[in-house]
Amino acid sequence: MKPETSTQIFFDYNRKDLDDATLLKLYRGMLKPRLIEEKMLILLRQGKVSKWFSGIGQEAISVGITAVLDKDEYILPMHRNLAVFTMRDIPLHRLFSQWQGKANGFTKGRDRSFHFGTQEFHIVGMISHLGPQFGVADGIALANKLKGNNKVCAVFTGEGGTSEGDIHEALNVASVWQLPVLFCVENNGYGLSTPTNEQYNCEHIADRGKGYGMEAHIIEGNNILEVYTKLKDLVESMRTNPRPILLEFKTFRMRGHEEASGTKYVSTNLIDEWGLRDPLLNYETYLLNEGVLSEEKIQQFREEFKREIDENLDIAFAEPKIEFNETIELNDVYKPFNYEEVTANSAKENIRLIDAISQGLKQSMKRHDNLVIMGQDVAEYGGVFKITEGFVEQFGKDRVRNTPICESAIVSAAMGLSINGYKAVVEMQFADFVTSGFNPIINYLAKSHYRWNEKADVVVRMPCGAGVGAGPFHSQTNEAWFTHTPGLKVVYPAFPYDAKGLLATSIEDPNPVMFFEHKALYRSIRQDVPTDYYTLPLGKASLLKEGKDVTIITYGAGVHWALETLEQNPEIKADLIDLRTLVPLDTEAIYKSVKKTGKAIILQEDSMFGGIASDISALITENCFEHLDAPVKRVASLETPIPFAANLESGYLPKEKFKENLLELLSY
Ligand SMILES: Cc1ncc(C[n+]2csc(CCOP(=O)(O)OP(=O)(O)O)c2C)c(N)n1
Repeated sequence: MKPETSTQIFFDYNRKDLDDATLLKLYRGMLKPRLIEEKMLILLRQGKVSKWFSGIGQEAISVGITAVLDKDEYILPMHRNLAVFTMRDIPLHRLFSQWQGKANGFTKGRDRSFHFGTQEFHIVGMISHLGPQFGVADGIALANKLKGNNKVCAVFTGEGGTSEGDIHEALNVASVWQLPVLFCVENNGYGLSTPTNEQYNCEHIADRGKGYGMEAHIIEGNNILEVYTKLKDLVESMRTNPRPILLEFKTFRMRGHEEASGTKYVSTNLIDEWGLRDPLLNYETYLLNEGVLSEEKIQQFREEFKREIDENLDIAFAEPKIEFNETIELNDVYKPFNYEEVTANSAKENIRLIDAISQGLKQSMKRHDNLVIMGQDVAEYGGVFKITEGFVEQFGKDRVRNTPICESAIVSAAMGLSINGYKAVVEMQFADFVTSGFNPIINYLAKSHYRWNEKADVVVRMPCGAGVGAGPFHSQTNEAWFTHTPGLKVVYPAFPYDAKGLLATSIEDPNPVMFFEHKALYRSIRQDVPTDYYTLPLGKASLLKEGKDVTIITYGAGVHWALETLEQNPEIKADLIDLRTLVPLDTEAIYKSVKKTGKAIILQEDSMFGGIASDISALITENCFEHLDAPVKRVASLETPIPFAANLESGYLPKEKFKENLLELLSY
């Protein structure tokens, strides 16, 4: 419905001191995405584009925010923010190719709709899970703050998304760290079919600002001049006084959640009521009344945009479908990394595993000015295992950061740091707590390079493992949750020398690395380790013992159980392989040894089903079958959670079982 006279303008527009050119820029900013959407709805009906999430009626928010930010200030949009992309002048044919899954899009056909980012345009698109975007914005803003560049960033969500824990965590962190982020909540009445009264139980989402200790404002989201002028003032003030601001934009979702799902559950009265507040048509009438716009100009703009849309659609439609090429698909999962060997010619000292990790980390902090450590109690307290003791004195609190208890926001923030030029090491206080940060690890860190060519230069340190009487929530060795996820590297050293060199490489590597550190080995295993910085390659196992009768494959604490067993049974002649890295896996070392010995036993500390041992066993069977003299054996912990009492825990762990199984295999 188009308001025809000034009396039908719903909003009380106030242009303040805005010149005509700015008023027109905002108008054109809203008109273009509206026309693109109208075209998309036609193409959708013709089956020429897939799913479509409409932002019709919400354009003023994206346009106003994007208009006040500089082109090099990051914006993190959601699925209804087409105008963010068009305001950044992305060539339309690239957007169209993206939506058609073609190579000229932003994801090589690997992700759909608005699920992409582009460094070129300083846009970081969403992942389906919504919530982690806020934490990523925290990280981007933290990098801006550390650089002291006075830049702000803006992140979007709907009101539905605000119910997610990730969002709460990120808002809290932003407030505690005073990060310059504009947290933009588009309250459009519905999260899919769920109305606001079933989504939250406060009057305004902006009211939550008080709880976070954060400035918050409510803005009439369909009034472009209110959005623009308020945002302009706020952004200018944030640049000089960096801080987070929570903004609730009142608006309405005029179409279905996505086009196929319809709006049956929305009363027509509501749709009519909000139709009268259409941000584009009201503003158009206002500009006509002001004499800034004329009917001829409107026609001229519409024709110009329609021509641009049609020409760009022609380009996208003419582009051939993307071809499947297995090598390209596999090669894009990780960012290429040229491992550089750094050898230390220095003296050695006899140190514990924990000292080696601490040293490796400290030397990496010296080597990489842009490395930030984050974790609970890692600053003055030095972390619960004291790995970062003394770091804050040496590197300062900007780079050694205590975090609130919020694993999801911190992993997401690490992603944001990486996007904005930093490296991050996140310490999980215990590997068990990674469950609370699982979402961004699996969905953000692991998939970003494959999806839109963006690295995740993050190491997550995982103090893990049983044998310390710590019960079900402080004893897990959960590497198999991550080895199953393409895009992550998984490192699991058993010795101080390996731990130090592999940690250095993990930090050098721009890909996300899950770095497992066995707590029971922290203070029990010593070794002579070079005092200087050095690196060791990922994906190379080490052959600790050589023998012709059997191949033992293990890692972590298993290595020490196997060594003990071999020491107590010197008659056993075994190759002992310490994998050191689980992803990438050194299959070459495994096959070479098994082809020599003809017998293989795999020992893992984790419970059996779905663990690494099962996959290695399958690989051996598939690749070395002709050389095998016995079935491959797997030895693992019981299929139970990890018990606390010492005798229950030792019954749970596979150490004793290992010896029996090894002897059985040898006598096969
Ligand atoms: C973790 C997760 N849960 C559920 C969904 C499904 N989902 C996608 S968008 C959406 C509604 C989001 O509502 P809101 O945040 O209000 O944004 P709007 O779509 O209204 O703009 C839902 C339920 C999802 N993508 N991710």
